[in-house]
Amino acid sequence: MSEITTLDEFIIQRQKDFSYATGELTGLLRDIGVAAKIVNREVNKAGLVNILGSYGGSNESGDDVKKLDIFANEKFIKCLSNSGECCGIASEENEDIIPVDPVDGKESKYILVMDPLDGSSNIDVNVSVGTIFGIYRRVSSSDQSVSKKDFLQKGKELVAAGYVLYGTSTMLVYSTGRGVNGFTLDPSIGEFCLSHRDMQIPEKGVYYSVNQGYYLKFDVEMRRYIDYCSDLNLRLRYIGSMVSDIHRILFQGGIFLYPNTRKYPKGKLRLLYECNPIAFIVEQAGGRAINCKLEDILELPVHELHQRSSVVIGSPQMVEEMKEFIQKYQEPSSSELPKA
Ligand code: AHM
Ligand code: MG
Repeated sequence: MSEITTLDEFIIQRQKDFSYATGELTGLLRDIGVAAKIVNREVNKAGLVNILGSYGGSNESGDDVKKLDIFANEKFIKCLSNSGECCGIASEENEDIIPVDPVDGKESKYILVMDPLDGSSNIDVNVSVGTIFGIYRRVSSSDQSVSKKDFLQKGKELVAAGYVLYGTSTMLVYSTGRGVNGFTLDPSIGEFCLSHRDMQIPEKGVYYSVNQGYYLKFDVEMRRYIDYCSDLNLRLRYIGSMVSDIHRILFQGGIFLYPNTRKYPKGKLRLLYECNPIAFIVEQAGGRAINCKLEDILELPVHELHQRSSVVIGSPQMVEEMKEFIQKYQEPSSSELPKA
């Protein structure tokens, strides 16, 4: 029988690789695993929505049934606050940061950013959704309470990042900056088990993933690039849940785009909760992540908690090719045009 490595065992093994590690990051990652299992249980019940009472409404006993994204947010915050393994949380669901009090006098040096349930349009129709998280070291001194400044860090400062995909099976994929590993939840033992060691994104792939319904709302060079993907006979796949679309690309190669549109001139996705953690993982797996101005996502300054960004993520050759394509077709800005 092959030996199974659970997420907890793996995290503890990895802690030994860092001689200076104090176990805090280990504890935090384990808490995320626990919260993910609780959320997974609820996501799996989503199909019973008409029996149990619709989300956002009440069930037969008259109890409120929380919307799944609110439920996920509360569970993650509760699990992480109870243990005190982080000193603050910023969530896509909360306008402001949530300071976490020390537990048993233990002062944590980590803060967590998260999108507790991403892919909200998929939630009520039983299509896969995900959780995205990132972990940073706080920058303020530990004798003060955490502040926004602790969260407004560039993606390149991430200590760890990961996602949970609630799909046909549930997977947790994470990186602490030394490669990417994937764990599949075995429901019979209730444990995430190592299933994908040292994940590497293919150099290129046959998939492109973009909401092509917004085609006419994209900048002209982006439209040309999408035409080019189509001319190459690349296969369009778009689930509308970033975690799911990225997961396919990590395994099979491809490119994911969420450009700026007329409705979202800066892009729709959130830099802190979505773009940075996903960019960190994809780059750790050998991929690339840039915005539509061709800047590296992980280098972008973060000015606001809910800052948005355009994003292009995926196989390294495809992102590079997209970059060259855009550079070739981009219309020069008025300041770059030769003077008449
Ligand atoms: P959400 O955080 O409200 O769920 O929005 C993020 C999601 C991503 O998972 C997905 O890639 C994108 O929004 C889909 O948006 P659209 O429906 O505009 O294509
Ligand atoms: Mg989201």
